[in-house]
Amino acid sequence: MFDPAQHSHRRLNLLTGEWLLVSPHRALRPWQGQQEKTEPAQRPAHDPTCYLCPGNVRAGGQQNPDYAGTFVFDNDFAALLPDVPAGGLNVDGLLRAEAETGVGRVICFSPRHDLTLPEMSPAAIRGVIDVWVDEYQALGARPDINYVQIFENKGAIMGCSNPHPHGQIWAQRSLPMEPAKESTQQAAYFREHGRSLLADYLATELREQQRIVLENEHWVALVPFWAVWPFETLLLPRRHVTDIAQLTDAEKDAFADALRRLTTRYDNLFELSFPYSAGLHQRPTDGQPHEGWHLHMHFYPPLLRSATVRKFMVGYEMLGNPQRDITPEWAAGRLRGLSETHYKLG
Ligand code: H2U
Ligand code: ZN
Repeated sequence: MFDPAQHSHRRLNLLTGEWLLVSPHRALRPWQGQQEKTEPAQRPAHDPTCYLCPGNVRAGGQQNPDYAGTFVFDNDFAALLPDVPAGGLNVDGLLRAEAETGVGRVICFSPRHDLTLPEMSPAAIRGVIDVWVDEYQALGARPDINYVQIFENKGAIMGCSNPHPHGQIWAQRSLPMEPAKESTQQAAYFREHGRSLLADYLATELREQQRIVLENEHWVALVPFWAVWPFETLLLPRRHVTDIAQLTDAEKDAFADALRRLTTRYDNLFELSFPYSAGLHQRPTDGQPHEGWHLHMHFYPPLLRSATVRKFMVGYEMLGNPQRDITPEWAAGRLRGLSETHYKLG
């Protein structure tokens, strides 16, 4: 009889409509690699050479204020710029290009160079969430911005350029590919059922109790049924809200609590500052209601077994579709078994 814990199978990603291959039998092969820990030297609370620390001069020549909480500025090397001449290319309908405009912002999460999200207080994390709300609203209100992508790249392995805790925003005229797929899927479900796809999915997950990592009154973190990355998670508000601006104060506090607890579990997994790319997906800001959208946050961490043994998206993944060995159920169990006291804070 088919057993998803043992037999190879395909799983459907409800949010993108794409499939992945799961090969649980491969996870049974013996592992004799090291469990090395590469804990970097303790960072100073203020680094005079860091371009994000308070009072320092950035690469573009601007000086940071002596900020005490969060600090947001226009990316000095933004990938998207507001002033691009309209137009594009169309050669025989085969070579197509469109001018694209937007803005890049950088958000310093804390004045402290030596902290990361799980080491910050719930109130300080709430401060980051408040900045996300403000930026989503201010950027989203602009007629030239139809989508606001808020994200964090953490760790050198993810291409993050600086350990100072920070995130980014790229906001632009068109809808990027990942939220575009999710928009299509969520809209189709909402049209058919009159309910949020992710609210229904969450109800199923809460009933099954196989992939839940943590819960609080307003949020649930789980390893999605269709997770691609070994310890990928999805952080969801229980209530169907299309975007972060709709959250109540209590929901924002609970968001901070869930973020702190989830990132603490991540750090405790291999007892290191756990690298990932994470970000919010929410309603496009093109003025349409997008009722089917359900705010959520993805965490995509690459590590598999230790600081150096990571998942690569190569070979079959590049040419076929994503594949994983350890099952999402196993990964969720592993994350559930970890403490919510940060290993560094004791
Ligand atoms: P990461 O999140 O990938 O580390 O990127 C940090 C961003 O900070 C990056 O997009 C910007 C870079 O362009 N930056 C500035 O805006 N000013 C600086 O002085 C250096 C880096
Ligand atoms: Zn710094």
